[in-house]
Amino acid sequence: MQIIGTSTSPFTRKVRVVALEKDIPHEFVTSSPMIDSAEVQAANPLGKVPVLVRDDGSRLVDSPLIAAWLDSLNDTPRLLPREGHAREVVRQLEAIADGVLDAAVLVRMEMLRPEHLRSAEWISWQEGKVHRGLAHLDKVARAQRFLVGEAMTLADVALACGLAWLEFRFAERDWRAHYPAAARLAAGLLARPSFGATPMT
Ligand SMILES: N[C@@H](CCC(=O)N[C@@H](CS)C(=O)NCC(=O)O)C(=O)O
Repeated sequence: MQIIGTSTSPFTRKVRVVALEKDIPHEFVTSSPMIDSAEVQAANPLGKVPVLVRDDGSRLVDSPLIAAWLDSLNDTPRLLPREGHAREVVRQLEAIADGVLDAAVLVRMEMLRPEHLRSAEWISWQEGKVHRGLAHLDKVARAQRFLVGEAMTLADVALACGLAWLEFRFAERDWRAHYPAAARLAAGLLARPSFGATPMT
C-alpha cells in the first residue's frame, strides 16, 4: 500500500498518522500537486493529495474516505465508531477541522499571488471560516480531553494536523492563545510517535 502526498500537506499527514496509529504497513511516496502535477493528476483527477494506492492497484482519494477505509482494516485502535450517533459526530467534527484547512489553504494560495492580484475581501471571507471553525472546535474541546468520547478519534487527528499546519504556515499568528482548548488537545496528540514520525519538513 502506498500513500502519495507531501510532508507539508496536512491532509496527507492525517492519513499517514492514521496508518501509523493502526500499525498498517505502507510506503510514503512524495509527490507534490504543484511540482509533480502530471503525476498527481494521473493518480487523482482532482490533482490533490493524499492519494492511497491499495495493493491491488485501486486508488482512494480524499482524506476522510482514506482515513475511514484505513480505520476499517483493524480495531487497534478504532478511530471512527462503527455506527450510531458517535460516528456521525466524529465525521462532522472531522469535516469542520478539514474545512478550516480548506479555507486556510485558499488563504495561503491567495497570499502567494503577486500582491496586486490579491483580494483582501476573498482572504477575509476565507479567514472567517477558519476562525468560526476553530472557535467551534475549541468550544467542544473545552469540555473534554478528546473531541468525542474518551479516546482519540479521526476528529482529533484532523484538528491536530490542522493546527500544526496553521502554526507552520502562519506562525506569526498566536493560534494557541486564541484557541487554548483546541491547542491543548492538539499538543497531546503532537507528542505521539505517529506525529513525531510525520514532521512537516
Ligand atoms: N478534501 C481533500 C483536500 C486535499 C487538498 O486540498 N490537498 C492539497 C494539499 S494540502 C492539494 O493537493 N492541493 C492542490 C490543489 O488544490 O491543486 C482531502 O481531504 O484529501
